[in-house]
Amino acid sequence: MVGLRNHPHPESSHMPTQIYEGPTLKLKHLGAACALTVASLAASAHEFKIGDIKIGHPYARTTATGQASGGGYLKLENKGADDKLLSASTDVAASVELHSMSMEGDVMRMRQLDSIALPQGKTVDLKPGALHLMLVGLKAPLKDGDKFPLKLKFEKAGEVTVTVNVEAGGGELKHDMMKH
Ligand SMILES: [Cu+2]
Repeated sequence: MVGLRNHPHPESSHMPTQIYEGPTLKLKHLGAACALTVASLAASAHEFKIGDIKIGHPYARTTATGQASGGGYLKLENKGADDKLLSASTDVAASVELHSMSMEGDVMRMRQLDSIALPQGKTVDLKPGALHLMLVGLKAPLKDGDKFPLKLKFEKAGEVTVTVNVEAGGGELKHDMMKH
């Protein structure tokens, strides 16, 4: 909140130098600070945990109307013994497939996998252009700011439901703009 005071504020030029720090004014500042905190939390990393598996920042890209499928991304950090991601499911799509993506010559190929190996002590990054979740048979377009539950099933760690944030392409730029 101290940082907020130093932040350029559109109203600051209209404020007298000596301001009355009464309850009303303080409340107003608190409100602004809270709004900022919520906004930056929503945009930055969120994570989940099941057993020895940490699931970092699950997100999906927005999809256009009529688009049948969309990508889902997250980080899987395994602090325990070897494990496997066996499957995933969500209410927003008919099914969720585990995919790999790789370049073969100049052709981008996606393959459906039976599972994704999570070796002991390693982090597996599901990201655009690499391993990812494919939401197949989307029931409605994914809109920027939407959130939906996704159930992940691990061979050893068991099942966990995480929240997926829907982000527009170029979300990274937005994150940077949020930094103060
Ligand atoms: Cu795919």
